[in-house]
Amino acid sequence: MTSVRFPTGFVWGTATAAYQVEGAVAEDGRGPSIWDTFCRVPGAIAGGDTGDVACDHYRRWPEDVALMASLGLGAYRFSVAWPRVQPDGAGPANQKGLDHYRRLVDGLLERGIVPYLTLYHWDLPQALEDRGGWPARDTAYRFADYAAIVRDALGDVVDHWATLNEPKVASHAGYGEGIHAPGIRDRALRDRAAHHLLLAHGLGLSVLSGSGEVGVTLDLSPVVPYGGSRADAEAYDYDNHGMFLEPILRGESRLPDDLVHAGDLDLISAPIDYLGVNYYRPLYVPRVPPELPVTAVGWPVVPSGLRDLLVGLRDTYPDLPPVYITENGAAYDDEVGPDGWVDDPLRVAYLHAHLLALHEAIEAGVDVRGYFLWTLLDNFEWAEGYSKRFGIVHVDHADQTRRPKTSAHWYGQVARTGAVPQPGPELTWKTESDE
Ligand code: IFM
Repeated sequence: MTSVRFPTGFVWGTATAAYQVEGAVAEDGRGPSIWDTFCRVPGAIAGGDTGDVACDHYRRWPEDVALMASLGLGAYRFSVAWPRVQPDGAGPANQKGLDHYRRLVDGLLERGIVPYLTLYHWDLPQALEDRGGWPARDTAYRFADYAAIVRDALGDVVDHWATLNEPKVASHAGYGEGIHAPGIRDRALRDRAAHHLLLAHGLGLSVLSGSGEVGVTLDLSPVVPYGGSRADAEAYDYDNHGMFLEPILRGESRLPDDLVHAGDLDLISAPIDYLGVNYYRPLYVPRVPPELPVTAVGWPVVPSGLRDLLVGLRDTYPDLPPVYITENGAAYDDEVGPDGWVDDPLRVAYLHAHLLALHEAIEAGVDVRGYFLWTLLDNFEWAEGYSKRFGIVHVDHADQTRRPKTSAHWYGQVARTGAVPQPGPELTWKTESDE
């Protein structure tokens, strides 16, 4: 079987998020975030887990960067923790917090790994939540101040920026369903949060203008009716995707005028250099076909959904900017074998099939510039705590030992060659020293 080859210059990386990997929550002046608070709510997180230690990436980043380099990865998508930079969510910068990210970025660049910086991956300073959180319009302006601080501190070394990661999850899971921080269940507050996150994105674009390649990451899925009506599926699609895509790509919103002020949509629909797409699975309405294989978090494995999503986006939005796949990956119940090796053939098969589907989308003319695998390290999977492992590197959460899984070596070969090989014994990634 021949391998498929991606375009020259295609970016291969992994992605993480601050609260999921850093730990060190009280280090160097970091303030509390809404996730520190939410983790203390009884029953909120599986196993009562917290991000207090996570993967200790705040201290162990040199080891992790060396690991990325040894695998041959070309880029690293990480997020900055707002509460490290502004412990109270407003006011002057905490220099020690900024220094950490400067060291991380310098360390990446020294190893030839290109940093892709996301400003907000859900860890709102608790002080801002206490002042109304995302349902309060002022939070968007506080975000713009924070963005300016990070731009001033790192703009000389970071060329790739994202304002937000998955604003839908921040608004809908955090303020609508209450399953994420801050744990609120209120439809009106959810919509307010969604709009103010979008406004934060728009204000952030203005702040970052001229700082390099600037975009935003959305979690997107084809929505497929299964046992329900097309109208229900379309309503669900708007609620999950259109509510964010339409303002960003068309300057249109269905939210009321008392929420969407004059001028907001001009900011929000300002041109972006790229759209970050996080794809894991299609969303079936109202239920998942029972015959589909699922991952350890119950998500159906449908690689063709990635191709269909990208082609559909391009067809719906003729001016679609270039795309990066900013997340894609799978959770499985990986175990350390008796020889210390962590074999994860299901993840290799998942990645392999999704990369072939991605290649099909590129062949169909979608302008995709890179792929960031979720995720480098087994980490704090939000409400699931440490019970779900998405990493290509196994982390022993008792002693922080890192063990690259079969998938890490497989993906390293992809990154080094730009070609997707068949999974299987003919691969050359397992060297004698690994045995
Ligand atoms: O872990 C998350 C990440 O923070 C955002 N996108 C989905 C991942 C898997 O659930």
